[in-house]
Amino acid sequence: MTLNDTSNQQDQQICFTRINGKPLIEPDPELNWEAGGVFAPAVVLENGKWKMLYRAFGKDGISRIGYAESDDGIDWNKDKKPRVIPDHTGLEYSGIEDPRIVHIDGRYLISYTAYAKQEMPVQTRIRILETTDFHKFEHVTPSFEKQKPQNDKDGVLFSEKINGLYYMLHRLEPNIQLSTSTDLKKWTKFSTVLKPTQNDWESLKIGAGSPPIKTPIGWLFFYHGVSHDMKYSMGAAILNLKAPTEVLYRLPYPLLSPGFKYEEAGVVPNVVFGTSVVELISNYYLYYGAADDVIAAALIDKSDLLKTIVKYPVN
Ligand code: BMA
Repeated sequence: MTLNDTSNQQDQQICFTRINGKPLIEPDPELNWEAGGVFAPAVVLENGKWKMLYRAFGKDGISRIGYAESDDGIDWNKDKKPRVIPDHTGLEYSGIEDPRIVHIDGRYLISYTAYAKQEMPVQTRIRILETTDFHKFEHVTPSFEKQKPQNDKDGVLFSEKINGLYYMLHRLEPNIQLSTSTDLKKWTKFSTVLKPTQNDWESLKIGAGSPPIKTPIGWLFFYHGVSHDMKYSMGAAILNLKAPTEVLYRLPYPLLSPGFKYEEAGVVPNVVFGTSVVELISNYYLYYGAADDVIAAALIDKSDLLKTIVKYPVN
């Protein structure tokens, strides 16, 4: 079967397979800054070394960013200290959340959510950090020109410029938007790319998950969908390579939904929240937070996914 074969629409559904069937990383109860839960893992693979930034929830109710390294993507060594802590602008008063990493123009860009509980009407904002070594981080503060004061989060950058512009997916509730920038600071032209659907698993709101991956048929983009009973699942869509505002394909069903104990019970029950994907040989490895408590991973065969998703063209 070729990628363009759209026969047999009734094919059995595909899904992610959990790695090890248990969490890869759990919070260390001895460390106050992460004892409340570890989640939202942003993983990159560089010269055989797997590097991860993750969200750690402290006993003080503040989120910080931790760091871990691995030789195989499965056994991880965590640092004892947070790698990034909230700054003093006031924008991060209540914590820094949900990092996502891309490698672009020789450096890593980390988009994350700055949370300031006391600020009204805007409590969550997207901010960006830049690093080359995961030790020294510089801030880039994006501002969204046409946006009315509104909570924004789930900022996910594309791993390359398109027509000379940076692209970012982000979430103005309940939709996923796309914005562009020449300098990472001033973001303009935001438009809605994906909305919730009538499918129960993504009927309440949706948000960008992992940075889009370039494939022969478009940008593959994993996102989370939230149901009306607050269950978080992971789905997938394909965006046009040259004009990512166009959605080419979208699966009607989730590829991963809470189903294992560590996903169903935890700090926030019934959550799988994927924030990075590593492409390795024939698989995509999805790293996700489970029940806002632990970090887990799952894999899916690349060609199975692409062959299946093309059966679901959008319009
Ligand atoms: C989102 C983020 C995630 C979290 C999810 C479920 O808004 O804060 O880190 O996993 O909610 O609580």
